Amino acid sequence: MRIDVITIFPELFDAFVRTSLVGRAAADGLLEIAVHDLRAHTDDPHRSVDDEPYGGGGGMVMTAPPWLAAVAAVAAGGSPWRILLSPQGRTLDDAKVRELARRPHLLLLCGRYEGIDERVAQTVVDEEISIGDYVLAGGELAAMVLIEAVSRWIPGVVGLPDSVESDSFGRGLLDHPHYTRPRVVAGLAVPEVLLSGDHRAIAEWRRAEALRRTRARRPDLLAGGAKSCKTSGEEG
Ligand code: 4HQ
Repeated sequence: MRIDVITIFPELFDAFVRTSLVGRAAADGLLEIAVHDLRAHTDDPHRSVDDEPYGGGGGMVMTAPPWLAAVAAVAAGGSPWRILLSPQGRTLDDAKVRELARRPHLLLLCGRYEGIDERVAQTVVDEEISIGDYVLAGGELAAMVLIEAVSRWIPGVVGLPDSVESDSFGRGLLDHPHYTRPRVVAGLAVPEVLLSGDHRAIAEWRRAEALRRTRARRPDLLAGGAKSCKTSGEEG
């Protein structure tokens, strides 16, 4: 998979693309990430990328020409799925993440200020995506969230295929609790069943805990009809 990013702050991605899961995926040749500076596609001496909004009001708006030039240059020779990170987009969820992970090439547009001239979205964007109902200063962190979530679904990136599927949302449920050494922390012991060596009992306990926590914390996930949640009379 290849992911291109266009931003006025390419340096924000430096540590991110070299570290942890994403860095390893890149090192292993499973994911190629290229970050491009929007200002390379300006033609004035000040390399300006913003201007005052038509209609007045506060703040500045990113102008269309650098974006059109940058998208054309980055997309040249390929046909990336072009995504604008924006609060006006559809909210990212597990289904969307999996869908995006099946695409061979993404191009992420990260805006700043009040946003980008609407004609960019109208002409060179395939889809607008939001990572949640709150306002960031720019699309860069949203792009990193999307990249990290998508990367986990690229075959070979997460060591055990099972752990991708069984993580939160893999089964349409929240995750069960996890424990490691020491056996007692702040007076709290690890649940006995996890020390029993009875793998069937452990699997049942984990599923019951996942279901119980989902009912308590995110009943909206169950209302939608979770994949392994067809039993209705069960409670932890
Ligand atoms: N942004 N999900 C871009 C966001 C955002 C979000 C704020 C992105 C402002 C210009 N992006 N601009 N939420 O809040 O993706």
